Amino acid sequence: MNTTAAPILYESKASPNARRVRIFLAEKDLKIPTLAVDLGAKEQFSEAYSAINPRKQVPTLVLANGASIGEVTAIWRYLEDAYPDAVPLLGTTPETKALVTMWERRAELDGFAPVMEGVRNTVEGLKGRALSGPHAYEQIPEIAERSKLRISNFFADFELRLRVVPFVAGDEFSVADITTLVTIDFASGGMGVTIPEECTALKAWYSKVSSRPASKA
Ligand SMILES: N[C@@H](CCC(=O)N[C@@H](CS)C(=O)NCC(=O)O)C(=O)O
Repeated sequence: MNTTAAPILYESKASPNARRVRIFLAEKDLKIPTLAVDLGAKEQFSEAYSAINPRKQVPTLVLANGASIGEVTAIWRYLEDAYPDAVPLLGTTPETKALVTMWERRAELDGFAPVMEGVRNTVEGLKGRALSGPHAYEQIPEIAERSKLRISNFFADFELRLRVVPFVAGDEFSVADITTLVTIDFASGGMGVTIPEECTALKAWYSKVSSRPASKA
């Protein structure tokens, strides 16, 4: 139960989804109290945390009135609207809002999800946990080959995009860049897959975005 006046973010340093929210907060220069959920110790399954997020996942934002918001994109939506003076990261006009949503969704579906699929279906410690959430699923290790092909296509597709625009959704840094950055770091850390040499625009974008102070979050 949140008894403070500010929201509290339940998160984990080991979670790439939580990092998507940490970078968002850092870009906006918002300081929100955080509480660590120890995924290694399976704290997400505890009765106390299940009451906060019945899907047993991080991140979760708990508001001062006790409302619990799960799902990265919903937490972003809340923070964008609740702190209107902070720099916008979800677009500012009907057109840029739609483009940010479109490109962020492509980054999540075509990049982040295949990396997650590859990692969760092969890592020893995630046996029986091929999908996060309240239900248990066995791993299908062979699927990792297809995950690698999907990641390679993601790199090629985003290379084409970044040859014509400075940031993933267009002229401004947005959540589409956050998900793409976290995807690339997760692919390299979790699967040893890195941006191919020939993807020069993607590499240049990566170097620019990963040197932003918020990317350390
Ligand atoms: N769709 C959810 C996904 C959250 C998710 O998968 N979180 C992972 C960490 S990256 C988790 O909580 N894993 C717990 C587990 O593996 O049991 C979101 O957007 O927040």
